[in-house]
Amino acid sequence: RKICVVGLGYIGFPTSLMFAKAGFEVIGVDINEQVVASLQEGRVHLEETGLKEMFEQVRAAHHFKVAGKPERADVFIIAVPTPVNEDHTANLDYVVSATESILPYLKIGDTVIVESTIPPGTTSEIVGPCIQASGWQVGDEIYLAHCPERVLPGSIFKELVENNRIIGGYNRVSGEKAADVYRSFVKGEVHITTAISAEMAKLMENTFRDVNIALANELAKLSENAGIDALEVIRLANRHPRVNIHHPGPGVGGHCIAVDPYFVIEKAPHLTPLMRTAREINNSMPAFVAGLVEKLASPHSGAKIAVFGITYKGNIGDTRESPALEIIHLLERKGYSVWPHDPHAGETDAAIRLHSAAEAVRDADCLIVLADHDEFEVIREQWLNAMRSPIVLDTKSHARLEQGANGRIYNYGNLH
Ligand code: SAJ
Repeated sequence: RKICVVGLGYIGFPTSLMFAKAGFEVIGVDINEQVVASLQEGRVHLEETGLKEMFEQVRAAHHFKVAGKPERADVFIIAVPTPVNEDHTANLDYVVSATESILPYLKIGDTVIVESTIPPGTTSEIVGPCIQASGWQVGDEIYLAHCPERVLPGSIFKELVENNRIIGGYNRVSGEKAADVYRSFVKGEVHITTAISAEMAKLMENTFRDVNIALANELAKLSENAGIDALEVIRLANRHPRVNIHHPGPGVGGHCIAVDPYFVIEKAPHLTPLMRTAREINNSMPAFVAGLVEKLASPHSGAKIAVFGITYKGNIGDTRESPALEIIHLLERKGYSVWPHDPHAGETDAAIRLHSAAEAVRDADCLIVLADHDEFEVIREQWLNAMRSPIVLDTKSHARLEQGANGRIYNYGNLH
């Protein structure tokens, strides 16, 4: 059987490889010519644990090819981005154009699966009618389902296999058909439901995280204000068997948690004040962090700040929606000279000039850790010695000083 995956990004590309390994003939399609050219030459365009190895393995032993256009297949998977518009509504342009791009290749009995994250109602109200308009009876001649991806960047290959999978069928038979496709490699449970429940469940998973992170971030602000050690409070509260306060941080980044709640909110703003407030709190964190920097190192002319980590989280190379980008911008506006260092990010992704760790810390007045990369777990003595003043603001509560090193680390409400 043949699968055509449209969109070779963080989800579509690893998913294509999994299907190829599971025995399908797979064609991966992307409109970005550079992505297609790079993959055709055997170079992966993303950083993800195990991705390169998996690609090499699949290229050598399985049926996987990359192209700029879809072709006939039995199953079509749409895994394109759903960006958010300026007004915080979902931009479905890519989902619609990807759906349109497969229409000429559909044949009776094919299954179309949307993995992209979409607002509740999209499968039935937008994707279904789009296929219907080209003359097919959806749910009868062409099967349609929403099967949201739920994998964590950094652990994608593990989670693709092990996580439970929600299959939202346009109708029952569509759900069954799509479930069969995923059963080829998913070891977790496969739950079949309606398309709209699947859309909502996916969005609520990320909204749950967003609201909980907002609570932790609010505690960080409160603790800072009252001089209480926020991390100690969290550690203590989490000793309770039913409490799990999340980690405060410099804000919520990535293309999922920082975006998905808006897709729920847009459908009913008057019914979602909690979700809206959580978004506001998390969006306010870069300004809060910039304020902390000002307390630790006043912005005199020539004050230099070393920034460790510009990705949206640790040990990945993704800078999309990263709060670090806003923090760097805010600090520059306050007059600091800001020197970012990141061993995982590519310069071109964020359009930010990166420096080596040694260059970044030389004569710095403060070092701020914005991503919990492994490389930053121990703040080395040589970095601290090179600084004008050895103060570290650890926004991820991740770092410790190298043994014997001279310096101080500031977490929320606690300089130690
Ligand atoms: N963060 C905190 N505090 C925390 C946890 C996270 O500040 O306690 C921040 C991170 O630093 C990062 C952001 O939140 O900036 C999001 O990171 P994450 O690791 O929690 O999640 P993502 O965005 O990488 O992936 C999420 C996952 N969703 C859930 O865990 C519910 C993943 O399973 C989804 O597949 C993915 O979104 C997606 O694509 O929707």
